[in-house]
Order: sequence, then structure tokens, then C-alpha cells
Amino acid sequence: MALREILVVPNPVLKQVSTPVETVDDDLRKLMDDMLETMYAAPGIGLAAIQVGVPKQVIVMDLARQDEEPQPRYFVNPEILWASEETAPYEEGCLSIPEIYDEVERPAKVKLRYLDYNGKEVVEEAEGLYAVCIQHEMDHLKGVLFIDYLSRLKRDRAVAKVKKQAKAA
Ligand code: K1U
Ligand code: ZN
Repeated sequence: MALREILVVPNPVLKQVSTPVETVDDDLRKLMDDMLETMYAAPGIGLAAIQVGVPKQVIVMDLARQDEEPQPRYFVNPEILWASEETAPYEEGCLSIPEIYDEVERPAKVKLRYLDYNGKEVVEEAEGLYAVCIQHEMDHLKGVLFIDYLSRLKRDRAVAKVKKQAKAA
């Protein structure tokens, strides 16, 4: 396994639309292993492949608390089959927009279909933090960032703050 660099705004690669994966093979599993290690090291609870510069429809996630056993999840070619009309707010963060947090309102529950680490199809419902995180990560696959839901002023301020951090580093 290897750590990969996480791209940060305003890197234009983050705006790319990711393409579906044709086969879940050992090369793809290596990418997913690297992504999980990179996400744990950051630390974060989710990561989309485009955040490490790979425009494929691949996401990793682990929502386990520190006092729980790790529960890695892998999503290949995820699709939302249904989203609730009910919405819920959540203060989101993003490893590609370090140290910026703001509230985003999204459907409270979703039903999704995806391929797992072994290429097996899974259909399941998500709610709570799982629903928030999968929708946030699936937005990355479309080149959408959570700051895109904020006002232009807040978005511009967020990008300016990250640029300033990068210069200071
Ligand atoms: O960059 C990303 O997409 C990962 C992002 C996922 C996410 C967080 C919150 C709401 C929606 C999506 C993060 O992991 S940000 C870091 C974070 O939330 C966290 C870090 C350490 C411990 C607990 C949470
Ligand atoms: Zn993100």
C-alpha cells in the first residue's frame, strides 16, 4: 500500500467528471487500498479517487469511531436509486478544502447501488452520516464540491483561505 497526494482547491482536476470502472481487478483493488490508507492518514472518513488525481468512479469510506473496529467500505460505480424528500443539514468538511467546514442540506436517506471490493453488486439504504458522506463523495465523482452549495462569497473566501495556507506551508 502507498500514500497518495490529496489534491486541494483550486486544482482543476477536482472539477473533472469521473468515468465508470469496467472491471474490478487487482489494479483497482490496489488503488482502493492506497486510497483507504491515504484517507486514514489524513485523517478523514471518506475519499473519492479524483481527490488523488484518478478520474474513476471509486470511493472509500470508514465511519467507525476511534473506539470501534475499522469498517472500511468500498464503492465502485455508485448510483443513487432513490433519495428522500426529507432533507437534513450537516456541517461538512473535505480533505480537498482543508480546515473549512460549513452546513449543507441534503436528502436525509438514499438508496444506492454499487460494486464492492470484490466486484459484487450491493443495493442498500443509507441514512445519517452514511447518507451525508456517500452523497458528498458521489458529488466528487461529478466534479462538485460541498462549497459549490454555498454562496459565491463563502466559496471564494474558502478557496482564498486554502490558497493562503498552501503559500504559508
Ligand atoms: O474529502 C472528503 O471527501 C472526505 C471528508 C468526508 C466528509 C466529511 C464530513 C461530511 C461529509 C463528508 C472528510 O473526511 S473531512 C474530515 C472529517 O470529517 C473527519 C476527520 C477525522 C475524524 C472525523 C471526521
Ligand atoms: Zn470531499
